[in-house]
Amino acid sequence: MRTLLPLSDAERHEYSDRERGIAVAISRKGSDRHVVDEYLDEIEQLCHTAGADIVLRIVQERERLDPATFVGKGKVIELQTLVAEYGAQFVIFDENLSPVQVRNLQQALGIKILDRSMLILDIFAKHARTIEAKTQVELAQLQYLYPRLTRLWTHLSRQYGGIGTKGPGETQIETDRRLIKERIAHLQRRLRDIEQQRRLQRQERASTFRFALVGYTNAGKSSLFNLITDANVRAEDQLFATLDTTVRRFTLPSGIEALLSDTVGFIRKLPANLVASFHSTLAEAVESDMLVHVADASHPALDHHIQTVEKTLATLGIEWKPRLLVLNKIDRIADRDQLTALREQYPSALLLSAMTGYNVHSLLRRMDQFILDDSTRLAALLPYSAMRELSFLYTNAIVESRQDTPDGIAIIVRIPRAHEPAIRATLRHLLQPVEPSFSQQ
Ligand SMILES: Nc1nc2c(ncn2[C@@H]2O[C@H](COP(=O)(O)OP(=O)(O)OP(=O)(O)O)[C@@H](O)[C@H]2O)c(=O)[nH]1
Ligand SMILES: [Mg+2]
Repeated sequence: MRTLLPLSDAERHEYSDRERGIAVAISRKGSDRHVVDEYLDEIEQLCHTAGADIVLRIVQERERLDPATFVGKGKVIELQTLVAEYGAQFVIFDENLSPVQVRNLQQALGIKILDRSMLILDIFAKHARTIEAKTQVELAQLQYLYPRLTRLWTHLSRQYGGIGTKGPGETQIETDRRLIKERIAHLQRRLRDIEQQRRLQRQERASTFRFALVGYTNAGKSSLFNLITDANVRAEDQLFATLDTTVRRFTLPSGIEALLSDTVGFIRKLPANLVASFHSTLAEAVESDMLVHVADASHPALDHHIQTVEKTLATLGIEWKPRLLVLNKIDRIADRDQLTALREQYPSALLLSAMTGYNVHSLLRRMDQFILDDSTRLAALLPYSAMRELSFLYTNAIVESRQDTPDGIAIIVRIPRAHEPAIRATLRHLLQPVEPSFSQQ
């Protein structure tokens, strides 16, 4: 990661500002050293996104984790020397630490101790833009960090409580605990309100088919989203560039309009309760009609990423939803054998590139096909005055035939079965029975 060329002034300034850290991982007997290194690469990338640099990596071979200090006692002593030698400001562990481990390590090393989840939460906090994302991040931080950082919370009474919040006889920690609990309750209420609003918005769009992009962080979801919907969502070589959900309308080749949502990516070793705290952001995916799972085909840990996403979908209870696997960044794979191997391993996946646009049209056609495969036909006779209903049909259905008759516009449309109730409700009295010859397909 370090460049050997002389640094420019701007770069020197950037590096001097950045914190330096040591990354620590455990390798269990028989486990693949490659995988451990790959995890550490990810930690390094996460740190980079958070604005810090890893100056040293340490891997300890160990059968069991030490419940008190995660690594063995000897390693802790070694770490004390290394921290001084490398001028490290933090040590990050590639595993989630228990509150006791954080406390003991902090005492032994005297610098900031981080684990995977804390680092991810830090990036989340940095990237959260909307009130919804900020609220979720703060809630997740309080719930995760609170038992781990007890003594660092003394500023809280000033921030949230103000003068006089300290009750008689209470110790500082008790006051902090009470304040945090109150804050958590407040944030949960606020999130419930936001979710309620969102639910109403979604109900208004009940007649439109919804696709959601899901996938590992940095897979290229936002890039694909921008390409398909002509939007301008931040797409960067950073982990968790997207935290907020964006929903946009787009038109499929058949002419039908659908909604596409882009949202936060997934990552390995994220505790289930942290995933759950993003429930409101992930609601678009949860309530979509079909998931488009985007994976980075050029990443060495592709299989692992795909499995993580599958597991996370199960955590969210949506593993049963129809989905399409998209292998992105195919432009990066020049080797023909590698392409063949990918096709063999994932026969139903679509290989594409959000960068060059290669095969994106095939993706749109598959999305269309998906709607058509589970669609039904409706016939309606619209008076010439019903222009609103006519345009509603053009955007939410595939118009198969249209005849302008003296009695009005006779129209036959195909609609996604999932949205039949909502569409019927909008058209009500204008619907006609479909002729038998039409409904047989
Ligand atoms: N070569 C190549 N790079 C791509 C392609 N698609 C995306 N990228 C790059 O991959 C990086 C991540 O892309 P994003 O679209 O931000 O990925 P994301 O899945 O939205 O990531 P998060 O929001 O951080 O979870 C960016 O630097 C993109 O330019 C592709 O098809 N080919
Ligand atoms: Mg994104």
